[in-house]
Amino acid sequence: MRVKHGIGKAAAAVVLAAVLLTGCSNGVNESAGESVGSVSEQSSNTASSVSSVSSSLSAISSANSSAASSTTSSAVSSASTSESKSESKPESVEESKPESKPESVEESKPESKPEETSVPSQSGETDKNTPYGKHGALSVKGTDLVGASGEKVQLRGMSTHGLAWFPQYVNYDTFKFLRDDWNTNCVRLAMYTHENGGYCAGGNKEQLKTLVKNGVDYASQLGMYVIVDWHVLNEQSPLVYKDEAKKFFEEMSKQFADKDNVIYEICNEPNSSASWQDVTTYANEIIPIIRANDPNSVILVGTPQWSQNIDQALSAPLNFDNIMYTLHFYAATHTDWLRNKMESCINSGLPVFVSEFGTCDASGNGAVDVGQSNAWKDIIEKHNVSYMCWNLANKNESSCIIVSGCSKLYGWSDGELSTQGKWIRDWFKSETEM
Ligand code: IDC
Repeated sequence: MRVKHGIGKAAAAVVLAAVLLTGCSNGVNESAGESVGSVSEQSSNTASSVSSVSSSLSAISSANSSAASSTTSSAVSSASTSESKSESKPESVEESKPESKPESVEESKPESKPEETSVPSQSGETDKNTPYGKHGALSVKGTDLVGASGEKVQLRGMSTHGLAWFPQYVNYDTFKFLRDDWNTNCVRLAMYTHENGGYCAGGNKEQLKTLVKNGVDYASQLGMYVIVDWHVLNEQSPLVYKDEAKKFFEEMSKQFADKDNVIYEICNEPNSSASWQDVTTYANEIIPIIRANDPNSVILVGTPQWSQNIDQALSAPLNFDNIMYTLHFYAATHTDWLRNKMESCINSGLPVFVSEFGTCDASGNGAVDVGQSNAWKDIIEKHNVSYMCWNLANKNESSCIIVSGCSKLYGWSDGELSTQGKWIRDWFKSETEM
């Protein structure tokens, strides 16, 4: 097992963020452009993209300020009383949507005061009392994730919303709270590719990569696992931005080559006409690039039909080790039939990872279905499946764990959590294993 301290890189990221901030952002209270409706509307809205960049830059600074403040505020309990350094007031533009076709996008409006920062001097990578300290480098054995000593491991935690829109949650204190108070051991960094402000759709690539690197650094300092998610969604096929993906994963896997807590998710949700053959073509190009730099990393691969058709992966698995295939569910939409598919695929030997799920319907909104969510919980526990909940943000939609009026980055009270937020927190806290 290779162990490395992430402090140097984190400090560099802070400096980079500060340089970007002073160089590109014109003020601390600059607000983002108005949120607008559909992706197509947004794609021609230049003002919106520009504002998104500067608001996100402010938030990087905020995140780093927050990390610095944690060196002086020792305990999680103090987190709940600390002042949140950014405010986001995303406006809901969602309309009720059919089935699994999330379409509209949001921007957040963080306001922050840039401050001189430094990063905490801890290393969760070597501390035996952190998840990574306990389990080390993970690998896939049969249908399970296992730790360095061969013990079964189940990852659990929160997925961010789109990094471009809610960057303020890429924050050391947020991750620390999720680790210590919510009992999670993993964070997923969701970087949209096609939606406005996404990596291949007008987003500031350098800034987005800085957010990914900061997120990996914070998770590493805390000894948490972290998933770098190339969030394929409305482009439908991962082949659309394959060349961008190759460059991105080449750079990221080089950057994180000595960080064994990093997991790569190479395509969130192939959908519509994207076939398993398309995913296979894509994976066969991307995985060797990652493996050349980071030979033993665990890699998650999305499956067709918004990561529901894991049976197609079972019929024609990829020819690599340490691969898991993702299944995503939204409990109010995806019920017995998808649970049955998951169970039969696992029973047939397919390693499955639930890298995204919600308790509501597939639009990310609508009523929480507690009965269906509990049925999912039971089957996930039965098969030691890892599970990451969508999403860590305060937009006005049911899948956000924080209520829309709350801008706190951590230390949320019951009243500041959505129905899903309370439900998932209680599930995480019920787990006994690190
Ligand atoms: C949704 C967000 C929503 C955003 C939309 C963008 O919750 O705020 O406007 O994306 O298209 C997925 C996707 C995930 C979706 C989520 C809910 O992976 O990006 O997020 N969902 O629709 N698959 C099924 C559901």
